[in-house]
Amino acid sequence: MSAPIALLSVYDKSNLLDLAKGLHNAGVRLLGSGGTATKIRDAGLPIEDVSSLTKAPEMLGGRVKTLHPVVHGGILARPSLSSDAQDLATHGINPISIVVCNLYPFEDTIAKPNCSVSDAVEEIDIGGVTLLRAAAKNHERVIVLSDPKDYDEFLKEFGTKGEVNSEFKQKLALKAFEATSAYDAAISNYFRQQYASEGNGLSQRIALRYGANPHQKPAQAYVPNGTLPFKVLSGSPGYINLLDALNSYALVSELQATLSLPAATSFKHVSPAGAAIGLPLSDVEKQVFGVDDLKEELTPLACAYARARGADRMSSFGDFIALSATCDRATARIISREVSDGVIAPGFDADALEILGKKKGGKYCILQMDQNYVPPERETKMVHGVHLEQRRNDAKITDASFATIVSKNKSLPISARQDLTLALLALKYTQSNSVAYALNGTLIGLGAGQQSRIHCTRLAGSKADAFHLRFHPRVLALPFKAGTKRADKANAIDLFVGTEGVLEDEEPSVEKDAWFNLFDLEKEGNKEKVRPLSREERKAWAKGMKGVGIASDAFFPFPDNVHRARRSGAEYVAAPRGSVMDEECVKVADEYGMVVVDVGVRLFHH
Ligand code: 93A
Repeated sequence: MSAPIALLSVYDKSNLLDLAKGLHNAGVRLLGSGGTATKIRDAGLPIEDVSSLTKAPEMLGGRVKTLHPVVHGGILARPSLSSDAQDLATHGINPISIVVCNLYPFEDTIAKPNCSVSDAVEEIDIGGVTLLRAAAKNHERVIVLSDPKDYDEFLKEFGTKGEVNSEFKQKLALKAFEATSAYDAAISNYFRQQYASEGNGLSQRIALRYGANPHQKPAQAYVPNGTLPFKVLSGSPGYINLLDALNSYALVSELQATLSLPAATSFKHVSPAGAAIGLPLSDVEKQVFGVDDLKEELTPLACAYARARGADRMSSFGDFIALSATCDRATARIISREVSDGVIAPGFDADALEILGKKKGGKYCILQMDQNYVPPERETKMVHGVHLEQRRNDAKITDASFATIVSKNKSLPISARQDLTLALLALKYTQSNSVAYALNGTLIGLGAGQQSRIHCTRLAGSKADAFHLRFHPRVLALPFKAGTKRADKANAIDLFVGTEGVLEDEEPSVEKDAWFNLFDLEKEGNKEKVRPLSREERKAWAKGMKGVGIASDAFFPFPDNVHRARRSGAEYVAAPRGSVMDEECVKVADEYGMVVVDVGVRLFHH
C-alpha cells in the first residue's frame, strides 16, 4: 500500500516543523505549497512541491498555488465509490488523506492604518479556503488541520495508530468550516464598509457615529444580505434611535394590522412612552393632549400621535416616533412642535416632509420604512461574546386571544378588547417585566423594565392616575402666564398632579418658587386656582376612573396586582396564566366584578 499523503499549505507556520517531523516519522508522504515546502525542506525533512505533482507552476504572483484538479480531486475523492476510484485512476490522481492549512491574515491586514482596498484584496485567500472546505466536506476520509494548536493532539493519536477516530475528524472538520465562515464574514463586512452606502444604491449598511455610548466606536447597522428595510430621508440615526425606530415600527404596523386603525407610538430607550390608535379626540382630550390650539383638522393618524405623545408628556420628551401610515400634514404639524429625535413611517406626504425637514435645523431624523419588509424568522444577538438565537416573537393577538375568559364576569365590550389588544401589543415591544394600562385606544400607564411585577403594576398605575388627574377641571384651568413653553407647562402639570407633595410642603423651596412663577398670582382668583390639590379632591376624582384595561407580559404572581390595578380603574385584565396563585388572583378580580382573560401567551421582550 502506498504511503498516505499530507498536503501542507500554511500562512502561520508555528508548530509546523514538529508536525512535519511527526508526519514523516509516521510514514506520511509530504506535499507543500511554496513557502511551506521550503521551510520544511530547509529543516532537513523530505517534502515535494505541490507544483511538481500538478505539473503546473505557482502563477499570478502566488494567486494560483494549489488550485488544481490533482489537488482537489485527491482531497474530494470517495474511494468507496467505484466511479471516483475510476476517475482517480484515469487521471493519475493520488488520494490525499491529511490537509494542513491556515489562511492569509485578512483581518490583521485590514486593521493596519493605511490598508488600501488593493492591499486587502491581495490578502483574500482563495486556494486555502478551497483546501479547507474540500477537506472538511470529505471529513469521513480526510483529516483537516486548520489550527496549529491541534497538531499535538493529532500527532499523539496518529503517531501510534496511523489514523484518528471519527469524532476527532468531525471536530476538526467543524473547526475548518468555522474558520472559513468567519473568514468570509470578515471579508464581506470589510467590503460592506467600503462599497455599500445609500449613495450608490447599495443601502445595505449605514455607519453610525457611535453605539449605545459615545466611546463605543466604531458602530454600524447592516443586513448581511439584501438592503436595509428603511431609507434615511434626513438626519443621521444613532444606535439607540435605530433600536427605537425598528421596535416602534414593528409595534405600530402590528397595531394597524390587528385593529384596522392608524397607530402611533412615542418611544424612549427602547420602550413605548406612549402608544395609541387613531380614535377621534374630544375637546377635553385635545386640551389634555396639547393639540387644542392646532389649526389643522386632526386626521386619524394625527389623533393617534396626539394620544401617544400626550399620554405621558414627561416620558415622551425627545422621543422617537413611529407611524403606521403615511405621515400627513396634520401629524407633521404636531410633531414639528415637540422635542423629538426622529420619526419612522412607511411614507411622508410632500407637505409633511417639508415641515419635518425643517425641524432641528434640517437635522431631524426621518426614516422611511419599507412596508413590505418581513424580518427573518430567526433573530440573533451577541452578549459578552456569546450568540443567542431565537425564533422572532411572531405571536399575534387575535380573537382567539380573548376566547378564554376565566372570571365570572364574561362581558368584554369591543372597546375593552381594543384597549387590551393595544396594551398587549405594546408589552410585546416593551423591556420586561412590564404592565400596561389602556383606555380609549390610548396607553395611559406603562411600567417597564422592573424586576418585580408589583412594581410594574404600581409604576404603571401611578402613571395612569396622573393621566386621569390631568383631566381634572382644576388642572385644565391652571392660569399659566401667556407665552409659557409647552414643555414647562407639561412639567408644571406633572408636579401639580404628582404625589410627592412638593407644592404642599410648608417649607419654602426653589422648586416651588419656580413653579408658582409660571402663574400671574397678582391676578384675582389665581391664588386659589394654583392651590395644590387636596387629598379629598384627588380621592373624589379617582372615583371617576373606570373601564381601564390592564395587561401583563406574564402571569400575575399575587393578587396584590389586582388590588392595585383596581385602584386605577381597571375593569378588564389580560395576562397569561401559570402562577400557583392564579385562582387566588381571579377570586379577587371576581370580588370586584372584573373580567379576566387568559391570553395564553407570554410576551417577554429583551
Ligand atoms: O492566493 S491563493 O488563494 N491561491 C492558492 O492557490 C493558494 N493555495 C494555498 N493562496 C493559496 N494558499 C494559501 O497560501 C494558504 O491558505 C496559505 O495561507 C498560504 C501558504 O503559502 P506558502 O506555502 O507559499 O507560504
